[in-house]
Amino acid sequence: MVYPFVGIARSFLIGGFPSMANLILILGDQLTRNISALDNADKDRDLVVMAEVHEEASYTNHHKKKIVLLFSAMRHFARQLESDGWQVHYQAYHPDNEHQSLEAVVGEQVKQIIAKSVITTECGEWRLHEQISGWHERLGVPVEIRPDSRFIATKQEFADWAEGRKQLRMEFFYREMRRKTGLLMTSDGEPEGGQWNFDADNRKKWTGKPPAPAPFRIEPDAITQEVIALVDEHFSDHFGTTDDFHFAVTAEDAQAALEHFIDYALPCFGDYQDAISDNEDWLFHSILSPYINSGLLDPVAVCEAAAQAWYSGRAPINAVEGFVRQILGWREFVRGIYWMNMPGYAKENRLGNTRALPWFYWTGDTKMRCMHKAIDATRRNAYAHHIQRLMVTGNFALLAGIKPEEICDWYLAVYADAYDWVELPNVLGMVMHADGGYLGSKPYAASGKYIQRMSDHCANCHYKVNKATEDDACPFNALYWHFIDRHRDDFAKNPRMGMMYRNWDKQKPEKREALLQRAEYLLANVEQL
Ligand code: FAD
Ligand code: DLZ
Repeated sequence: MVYPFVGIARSFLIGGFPSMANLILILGDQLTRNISALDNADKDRDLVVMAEVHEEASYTNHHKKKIVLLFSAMRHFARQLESDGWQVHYQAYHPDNEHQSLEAVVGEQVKQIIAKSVITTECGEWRLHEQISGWHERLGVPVEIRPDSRFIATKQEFADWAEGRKQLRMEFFYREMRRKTGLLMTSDGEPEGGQWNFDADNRKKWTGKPPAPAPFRIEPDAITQEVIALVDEHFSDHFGTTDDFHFAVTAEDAQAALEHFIDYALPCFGDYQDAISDNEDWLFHSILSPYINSGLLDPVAVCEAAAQAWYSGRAPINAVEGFVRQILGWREFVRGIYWMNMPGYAKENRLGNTRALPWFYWTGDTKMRCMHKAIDATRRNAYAHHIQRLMVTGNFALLAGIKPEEICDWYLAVYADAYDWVELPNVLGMVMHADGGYLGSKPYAASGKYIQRMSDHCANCHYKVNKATEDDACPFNALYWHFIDRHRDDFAKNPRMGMMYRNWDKQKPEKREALLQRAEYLLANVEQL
């Protein structure tokens, strides 16, 4: 089935003979007119191909809202290209379509137009990259894969920076990115505000004031409604819900979402960046990652807008620097790590974890209030903020010793912003420490005390955060000490973990034994928590 607005290319038959056109493939997360695949293209001759295909929509159990977002944004983008004069072949999803992989769709179109070459921008996943790298041979046509200029550092720049360093630390790479872009830099080449990093100011608990802004909403238009119906019909077994879909699906609306963030949330972004709330899903986060990752927003333009808010006195430096660091620093850093280390990185399991992912990650059905709230928000919104991902669902998986591949697949499936290049290093490296500390210098393991300090979940929880060994004690407490104890060989010599081991060793042997026993019980009964 071909989507109604698909244009049949005008200029392939000149004087009855096919002309030699390029086929330009644009992927679902490359939705910008500035994508390098379009550079120097000829609107009259070249054919842009975009396709909704089963293979991409089902390599993981993508959240229904993620599929709606991508399919609808792809359809809107294809329309814009057409109205700009591009010739577009667009395949809309249908389970009976003959071609259900990008390779099959591209192969068919290569034949149809007798393409001179296929041009595309490098994709964000090793899996697809491997496939596309083989098209030249399998489809019998030259394939040009162009760098993705949406990132600030090229893969090679990152590799050059990393070369010869024993440990890679985001902070130093981030400073390079600040220098390279000039973002938040004075004319003398110094960091604005006199410091590179204002993180120490960004650890406040949120107690309801100031109130968190309402999230930006776009009501679904006819195209989005059609896609919602399609996803409900054909992806009903996928995780999550399409109910209350309110993401932007065009660059214009994503820009409005950015402006909403700058006006209403950015001023408090820094202060409450690490906070977790029992009744607020979004707090002061930007909710821009789905748009930045799919091409609807440009990361540098997003940082510039935030920097401008500081220069014009609309947001404090700790908020703006903290926000810019996430994009210039973490986002670029994890991408560099991914491409330098794939495909081996995905197989790392340095802590030797063997436990299966508990089923409650899919249902939210657990008495642990923080876990229930994070998973339930994830199910409803295809979103949870960073600290929920890192210190709640991630921390539990780390403490419980979940197999990295299972927890990575969960994160890849459940978030609207999830793509392998960004999900994998965050989960396997940052959360699971499965890469042996390559990405982060110490595991983000924490007991229930951390969750109590940063959230108001514990007061409403079935488990008691101030207890450790009793039947109703917070599971994070005993699991934390079990993690510390079972990984002594891995971490005792880590200077940032020494204090944990001294604290553990100081406890009475009976207390240690009781904690370990409680943890063993919890691990044996993990599905019942
Ligand atoms: P904000 O808190 O407003 O941050 C601003 C922006 O900074 C984000 O939009 C994002 O582009 C960037 N950013 C922040 N932290 C990171 C980071 N650690 N890595 C890369 N970019 C970052 N982010 C994804 O985009 N896709 C993922 O699949 C993803 N998986 C994650 C899994 C785990 C276990 C963890 C701990 C983090 C993950 N992140 C991922 C990073 C981060 O949690 C999300 O980018 C963020 O929650 C998105 O929400 P936001 O736009 O409101 O972010
Ligand atoms: C995630 C996704 C989904 C759900 N569907 C499609 C699709 O039908 N067509 C497409 O071109 N891309 C899709 N994507 C994104 C890709 O699977 C892949 O993750 C990215 O292109 C990697 O950069």
